Amino acid sequence: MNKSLLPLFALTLAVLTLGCRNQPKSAADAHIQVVMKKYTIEPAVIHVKSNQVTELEISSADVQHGFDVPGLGIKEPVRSGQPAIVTLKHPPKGEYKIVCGIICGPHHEDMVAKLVVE
Ligand SMILES: [Cu+2]
Repeated sequence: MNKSLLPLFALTLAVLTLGCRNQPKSAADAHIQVVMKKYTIEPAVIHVKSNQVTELEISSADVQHGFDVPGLGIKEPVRSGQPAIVTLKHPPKGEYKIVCGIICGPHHEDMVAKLVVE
């Protein structure tokens, strides 16, 4: 790197690092971490509120999976090492089945969970 650019680079890095530290990740009311792995979805029951915006941060602990909630038209690929964000904006009350949308192995069909909107 050109030496004259170093201070600028350091400053930019400092601003980026410090600037992000205290900011909320998003405007969501709630944030829930979901982990998909062969052959479970954790938590197995996800509770959200209909009058809130909930951000689901979904990660895979192994291979690629798919976070599908057919009842809400959600179909989100979840790659390993690359969490997917699904935002539920005031979803209608009810219980919805969550399934893995990408065939990930012999027990792929066992990857189910439930979304409860209260
Ligand atoms: Cu899967």
